Order: sequence, then C-alpha cells, then structure tokens
Amino acid sequence: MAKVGLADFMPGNGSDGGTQRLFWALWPDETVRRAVARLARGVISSGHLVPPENLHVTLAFLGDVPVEAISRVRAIGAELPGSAFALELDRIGCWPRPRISWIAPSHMPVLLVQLHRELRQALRKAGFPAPARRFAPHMTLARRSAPHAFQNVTPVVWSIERIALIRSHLEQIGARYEILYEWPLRLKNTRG
Ligand code: 2AM
Repeated sequence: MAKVGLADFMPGNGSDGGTQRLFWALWPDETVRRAVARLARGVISSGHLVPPENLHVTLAFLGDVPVEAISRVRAIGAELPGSAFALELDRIGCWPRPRISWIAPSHMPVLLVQLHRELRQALRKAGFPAPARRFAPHMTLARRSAPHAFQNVTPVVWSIERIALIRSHLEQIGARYEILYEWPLRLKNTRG
C-alpha cells in the first residue's frame, strides 16, 4: 500500500467521510479519572474544566488519517513492544500561552520514555508524521484558564497497562472521544 504523505494530514474536523481524527493515548480508568477530576476542581478556579470522561494523556497526535490508512495504524498498536508501568501524577501547572492547566508526573518513568520512543519510531517507519512536539506527558485539566502557580499534589498513582487509539469527534459542545482500539502492555515490570 502507498505511503501516507504529509498532504494526507491536512487539518479538518475529522468528520468528513474520508478521514478520521486520531491520536494515541493513555486512557485512565474510572478511579483515576475521579481522583484527577476531584483534584482539578479543588485547585483550578478559572477556565473550562475538561469533563472527567475526556481526561487522558496523549502519546501521539495523528490528526486526520485517511480511512484506508487506519489498518496500518492498528497494526502499529498490535506490534508495539511496550511494558506496563506506574505513573504518578503529582504536579499541577499551566502553560499560559495555550491557556491550559494540566496535571503531570514530576518523575518520568523510563518505560514511558521507551513506549513513546517506540511508538514514534513505528509511526515514522509506517510513513506517518511522527509527533513534532517535545514529549511532555500531561493530562489537560482545563482550557482557557488564567495563569496560576505550580502546585505539588498528593500523587494519583495510575497503573498503566494498555494503550489506546482514540478517535476525536469535534462537536459544537466540544470534543468527544471514542476509544477505537486498545492493546495491553506487557505485565513484566510495573514500575518505571
Ligand atoms: P492537549 O491536551 O495538550 O490539548 C486530542 O486533541 C489530544 O491531542 C489532546 O490531548 C491534545 O493535547 C493532543 N494534541 C497534540 N497535538 C495536537 C494538535 N496539533 N492538535 C490538536 N490536539 C493535539
């Protein structure tokens, strides 16, 4: 099959019949979602809180992927040799320019660095544009928030045992995310 070129990834709302707006993510379970949402409500006092069901950590944003290329995106997930790890979300901060408040790990697990690297390499090898941004794992908590100080919080310990391919539906009330596929990570070593 032909390689997908940059021209195939033009921005759009992902709802036209020929493409789907996709990204790779770590998707929290209900317990993590609730704990993070509670922290966010307590700490962030401006902007729009992300609904708990939308909370996630993006691994790689693909943008609009032609439907005929999705089987190759899936194949990457099936072949990714990542291992499970624990992520401690313990720091709330903000990026003033995009006006985003986030929660992130103050310690970056080696296994997360490896997982991201393997995913980026696999995407590149399969002809997809690899993420250009430096990898700064975070969970967006609020958008259009006013700048605020960093704050260390009691860690939310998240046991990450799978990765997910997510479809983003851009709707009038905001983004709606759909888990298209999930793949388990190897349960060898749960601490990075
Ligand atoms: P964010 O949380 O920092 O906004 C779906 O849009 C997810 O992909 C979001 O978590 C978003 O990150 C992330 N993302 C990364 N690069 C993006 C881009 N160029 N456009 C939109 N979302 C992007």
